[in-house]
Amino acid sequence: MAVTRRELLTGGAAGAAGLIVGGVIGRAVGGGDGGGGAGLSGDVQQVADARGLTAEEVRKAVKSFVPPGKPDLDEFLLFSSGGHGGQILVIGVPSMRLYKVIGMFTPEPWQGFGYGADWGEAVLDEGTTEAGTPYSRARGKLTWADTHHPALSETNGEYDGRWVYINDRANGRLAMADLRDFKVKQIVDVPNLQSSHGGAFVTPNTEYVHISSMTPTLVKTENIDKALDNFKDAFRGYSSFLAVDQKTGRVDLSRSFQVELPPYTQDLADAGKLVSYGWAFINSYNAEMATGGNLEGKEPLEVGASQRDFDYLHVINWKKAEELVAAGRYTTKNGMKVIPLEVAAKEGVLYLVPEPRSPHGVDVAPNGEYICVSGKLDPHATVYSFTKLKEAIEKQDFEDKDVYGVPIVRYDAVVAARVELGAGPLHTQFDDKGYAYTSLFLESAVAKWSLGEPYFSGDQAFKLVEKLPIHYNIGHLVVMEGDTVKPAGKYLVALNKWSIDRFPVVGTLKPQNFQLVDLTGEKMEIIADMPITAAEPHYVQGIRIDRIKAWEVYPPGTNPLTMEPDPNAVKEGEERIERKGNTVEVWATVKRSNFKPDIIRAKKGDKVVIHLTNVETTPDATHGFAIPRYNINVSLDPGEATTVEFVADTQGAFAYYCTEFCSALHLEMQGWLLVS
Ligand code: CUK
Ligand code: CUA
Repeated sequence: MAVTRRELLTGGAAGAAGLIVGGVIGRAVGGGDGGGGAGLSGDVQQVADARGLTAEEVRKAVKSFVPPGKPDLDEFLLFSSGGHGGQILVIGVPSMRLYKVIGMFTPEPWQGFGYGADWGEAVLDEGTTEAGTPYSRARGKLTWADTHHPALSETNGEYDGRWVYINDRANGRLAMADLRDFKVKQIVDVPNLQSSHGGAFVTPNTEYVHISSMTPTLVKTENIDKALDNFKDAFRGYSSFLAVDQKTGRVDLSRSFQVELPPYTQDLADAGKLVSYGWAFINSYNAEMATGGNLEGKEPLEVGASQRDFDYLHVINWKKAEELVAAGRYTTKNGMKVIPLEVAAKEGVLYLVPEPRSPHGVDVAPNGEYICVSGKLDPHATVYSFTKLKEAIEKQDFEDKDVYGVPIVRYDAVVAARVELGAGPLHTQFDDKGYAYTSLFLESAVAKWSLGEPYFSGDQAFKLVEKLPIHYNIGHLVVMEGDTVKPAGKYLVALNKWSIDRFPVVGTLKPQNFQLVDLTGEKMEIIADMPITAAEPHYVQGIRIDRIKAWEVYPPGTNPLTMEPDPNAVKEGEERIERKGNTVEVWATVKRSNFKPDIIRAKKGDKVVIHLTNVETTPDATHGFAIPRYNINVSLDPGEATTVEFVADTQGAFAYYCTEFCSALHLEMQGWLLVS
């Protein structure tokens, strides 16, 4: 935001922001604008004094301030995991204002997701496999998830603003939202995964969205009581490459495949890009294959899993895996093509590289050359060179094989650097200038450090350059477009697990804290806090706002599930009710300020099918359709068509109504369902 001196003095285009800068800062540094500016800055000074704000605080506030009516001052959108709330949160940067909560796995009443509309019911049904498989719903429909890692779709390694994916850490699932309407379209219950962590990430052209198991999956179902004693054989991990339909963004399981993995606990994952295109990387911990058993005379899991000095970075050649699948070198497991572990180990699909002590994050630098790993128990970031890795693989420079016969690449042959950062390094992001930023969980800090060639060379490479204390206990962090081939830099957001003293006390469950960090100055600087109250967010991606081409209204009669014209959409004048046997079928229009028809008659036990079309074309003209006591609550955005289906099993007169205050006669926007 450029503010000229003239604007400051005249109170012109820059408005309040400019005045604050001119006033408070001017005075604080002892200069001041003099003349016309002095009077104006006096006002601002008074406000600041009255509120007990220092000049420094006001200067920072102005950096993220987005005044009323100037939404364009937000340059980026964050797509944040909503943690165990099962959603995605959409937040503006730098304003740090929450713009949307996208219900992904969890029903969302305002958006009418999961309360009777066919779109939401279809998505939730697809995400809950039938009982009877080892990965089925245990207790009815799954209506929550623990979302960790959002992945925006990419073209040539840059975000393209088409779709966003996110994993369900708890239940091994993946959901996709279309960024035309910001609504979930698909939940995939990924075969052979019970839980998931490695992903979601997309390959550079969104050929695949990747998700891997976290806790390995039980694969031998006989003698389950003894399964943990036989962990090595009874469990397996899976790296899933879910093929994306380029038209709809949906996962096509028939073109997808998995690579079977040893039952180490696979953790974070990332895709290779540019030089490392065609490869993928997954961290692991618990190469010890500890199972816990602290009441059965065994070590607790956290002790058993921290014995060895090294765990394994999994290196997967997914281009090679594609070839093997095409050649039929797979078995089919629960409907999924799986490259068996022995085949993956023998045919050059899977390699292991030692990585120090229980690592957590793995992040590939923008040029695809550096693979940065950091371990909770090791104060260093370990940087692997992809070029060296490829050479070592070609020369078969292996130090060993693991117990499953997977080649272990010689550690010293592939490490480019070990950079000492501080206590508890977790995740790394990158900017546009060759710097990496790593979160230090134990130290509550962000460490900024330099990458090697071609960004920095000699003693300037792989060097810690700055540390910024944050508040408190940082997990992930995000730099704008910081995991693409062309990071935008500019801002970093720290995703902090604890807020301690940063916010008013609102009970025993405290908000978590997103802190906005300005990267444009000499030093990193925290300029805003944002309380996060939906659940514990994990990863976030930040995309340039102009990459997103969202719709404001649907083309008339669009079904949000298909994004195509709904065959049962109606125009005004086509409203009708038909009865066939025990089915009452209704084609209704919805607009300011009525439902047509506004009386629906049914007999107890009838099946009632209501096709609703919002015939409005005005942005914002959303209507609701709720039937009390029937647990039906639909939201219809302008142009939207959807269907509600239920059995009229309770008799009475039910006043259905519009749940959105849509017009002066909104309160009159109601009708009767008579069940006799
Ligand atoms: S994990 Cu949460 S702080 Cu699931 Cu990405 Cu590291
Ligand atoms: Cu439509 Cu209120």
